[in-house]
Amino acid sequence: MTSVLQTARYQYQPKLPPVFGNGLNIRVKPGTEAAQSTTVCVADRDALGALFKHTYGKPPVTFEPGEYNAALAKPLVAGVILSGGQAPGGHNVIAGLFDGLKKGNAASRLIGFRGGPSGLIEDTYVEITGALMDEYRNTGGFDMIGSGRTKIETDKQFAASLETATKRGLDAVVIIGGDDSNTNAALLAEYFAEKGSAVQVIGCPKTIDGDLKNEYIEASFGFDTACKTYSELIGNIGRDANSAKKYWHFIKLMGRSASHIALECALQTHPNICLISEEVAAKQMTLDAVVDQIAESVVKRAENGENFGIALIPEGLVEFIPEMKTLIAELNDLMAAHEDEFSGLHSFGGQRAFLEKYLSRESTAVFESIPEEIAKQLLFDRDPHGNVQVSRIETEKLIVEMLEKRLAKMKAEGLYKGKFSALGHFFGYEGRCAFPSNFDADYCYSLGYTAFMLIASGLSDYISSVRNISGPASAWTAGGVPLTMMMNMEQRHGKQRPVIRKALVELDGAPFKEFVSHRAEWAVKTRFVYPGSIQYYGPPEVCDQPTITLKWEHPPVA
Ligand code: FBP
Repeated sequence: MTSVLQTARYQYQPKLPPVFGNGLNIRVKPGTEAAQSTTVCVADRDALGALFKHTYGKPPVTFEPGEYNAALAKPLVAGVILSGGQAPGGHNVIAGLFDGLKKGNAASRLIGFRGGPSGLIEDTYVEITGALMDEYRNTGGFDMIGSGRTKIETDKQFAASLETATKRGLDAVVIIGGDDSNTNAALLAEYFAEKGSAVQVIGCPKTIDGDLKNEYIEASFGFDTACKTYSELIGNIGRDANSAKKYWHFIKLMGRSASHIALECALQTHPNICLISEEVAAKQMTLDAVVDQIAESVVKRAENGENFGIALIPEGLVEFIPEMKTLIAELNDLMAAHEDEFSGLHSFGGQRAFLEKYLSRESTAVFESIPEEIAKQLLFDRDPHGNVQVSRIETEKLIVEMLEKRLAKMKAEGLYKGKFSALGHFFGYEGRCAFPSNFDADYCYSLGYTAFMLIASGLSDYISSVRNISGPASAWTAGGVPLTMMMNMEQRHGKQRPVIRKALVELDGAPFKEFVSHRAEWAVKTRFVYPGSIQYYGPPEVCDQPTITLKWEHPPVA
């Protein structure tokens, strides 16, 4: 049985960039001819040029209206993979790809690999038929084919991926994922080229975290819906706090590293405090300094008789506080270097004693100073890409615990006379599978359709790029960007590896500056905004607004 909204959403026809209204009368600019301009990656050019011998340095491409393009009409077989954390709109990327393939040639086929990249390695798949596709149009979630975080990294996994692609007769594989998954897409494209295979690899920018973006990728999909969902909830809590006037709410928001989600939610809801991890790192703020900043707001509000408030805490904060960052980096390297010994230790006491043999003196002191619960959470398994699972670290509790101590001390010194009662929340999973907003429904469908165009144009190692997206879809453009262009070398699992560079919050960027221009007032006064829930039907100013971040970063081009 489906909900009334789901049934209604099946009928929604997502919008496409106008160029695709030309059917198959489309040309690729500047094209793939050897004479066209080349590109370089964001850093570590020599190392990356050597690692990606076959795929490095291609030009970005744009689709434009043109003559009838027979290449777009050839029958194709494509495979698609959903990779990493869920993000609203994934099903619409598949729908755009599916519809593009069928529009090109009704005999074209789409195979969905199950459970993320492991589906390609293990050849577990489902044929995507029109009937199956129609059950998932404009819905949230990745449940159509599932997702996973397996990293294709060993020779055996690369060879198995090629074997599956060959066995299934694929012309191309589309990987829908974040920075790590698109890094994998680039490695796979290079591997296929190295082995003389013609199988193309195309990426699509997914992640609620919003940190896969650059000059050509204005936003990753899912960010819009997730932020709107969290902002609805923050607004509701703000209204409750302002009604009851007795609680401070500490809300940790997903976003593994970058604070884009916290910043966007702050711009949408005007909380009293919003920490931005990138600023904490730039100012080299200690944990104590972070707590000071919040205490100042609590005290000033208490002086105004307002013993309540909202504080937003980005999920990745602990990795940006210098002393914690060093500790985590040392733990990452140690746990990778002594994997076998470490996995044999089953008590926290044993693990701590083992690690403290190798940790630097400073990191040992930090490790011992944090509450045991948090210290244990720092030792949870890393994900397959070597990342600490920050969603499992209860940063909001760490901060509340320290703040309570600070306020008690200030009270004893006569510096604080208010009442402090704190409640913690973590918003993450609440937003990852919401029905995609109209923006995400349209954007994702366009990304999928563009992926088809890139495949049909014979391109590989490109990520689908739809631009000018802060304006109406009637002004959107479409093209592709070489994946290797977005890469640099970083330390992962104790080694230097090629990865797509994460886009962190820029402290000289317009969204952060906008926040800074208001935050002193918001810290003391109650200026909450209540955005309400995402609207799917109604006037465009209510239903089709992009995020505030996007509007500041990429004002629409007429
Ligand atoms: P992706 O980068 O794969 O899109 O995932 C983003 C995210 O939602 C982060 O915000 C969060 O830290 C992480 O996934 C949690 O993942 P999991 O549910 O697998 O622990």
